[in-house]
Amino acid sequence: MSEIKACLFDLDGVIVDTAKYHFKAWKRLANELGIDFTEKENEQLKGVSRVESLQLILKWGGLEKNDSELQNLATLKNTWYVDMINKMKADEILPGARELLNELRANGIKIALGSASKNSEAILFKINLYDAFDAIVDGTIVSKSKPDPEVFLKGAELLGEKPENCIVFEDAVAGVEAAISGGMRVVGIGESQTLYKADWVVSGLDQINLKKLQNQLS
Ligand code: B16
Ligand code: MG
Repeated sequence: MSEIKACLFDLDGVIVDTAKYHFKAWKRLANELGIDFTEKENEQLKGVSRVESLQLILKWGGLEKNDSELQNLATLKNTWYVDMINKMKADEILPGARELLNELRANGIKIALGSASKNSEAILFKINLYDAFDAIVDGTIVSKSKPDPEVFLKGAELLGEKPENCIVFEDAVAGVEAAISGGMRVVGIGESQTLYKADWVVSGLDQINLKKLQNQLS
């Protein structure tokens, strides 16, 4: 198989657990609208963009809103979410993430972020990981959501590498599918029953080092 020249990382659920803050903010919004919202529904929003997440919550609650109401509600949720991420500290980086990023860079492997979030840069600054990435592709510059491969293809392009030389790290089914349709190999972060389409599934980045990656995927 092809050499590993670049690694592309999803943010939420791979580098940092911001899902708990998304959950709190979406629950507050849903409950204010009279809609019940549990962790089970929150699972389905992982990797899904802000407005698409809101549209799903409204659909589950049987509510319809026009475009300007949708924008206002999405902005309100984001205000609450940003209040929480502003309090994040570097110790919220998920186990093994910093170590793997350091090892990849020390071995000349290029690194990009590939996230649906429009808050990714703020989060990376908060956890002191901004400088670990050679390129950042996120919800502020992509137009098509995962499972469309745009976010990862753009990352490969910015790093100047072919998709077949890139490895994607993803915790969401839609993200695994995006990597596959972009022609990349993918490591699923989470449960193998859910992420069975990935080439290799591990519980977290602390289970990975470059040698293991090369053994599993090269
Ligand atoms: P924002 P990822 C995704 O991040 C989250 O998993 C998803 O729950 C969220 O709705 C989306 O970012 C948009 O986030 O509201 O900050 O733009 O997993 O693609 O890194
Ligand atoms: Mg994710």
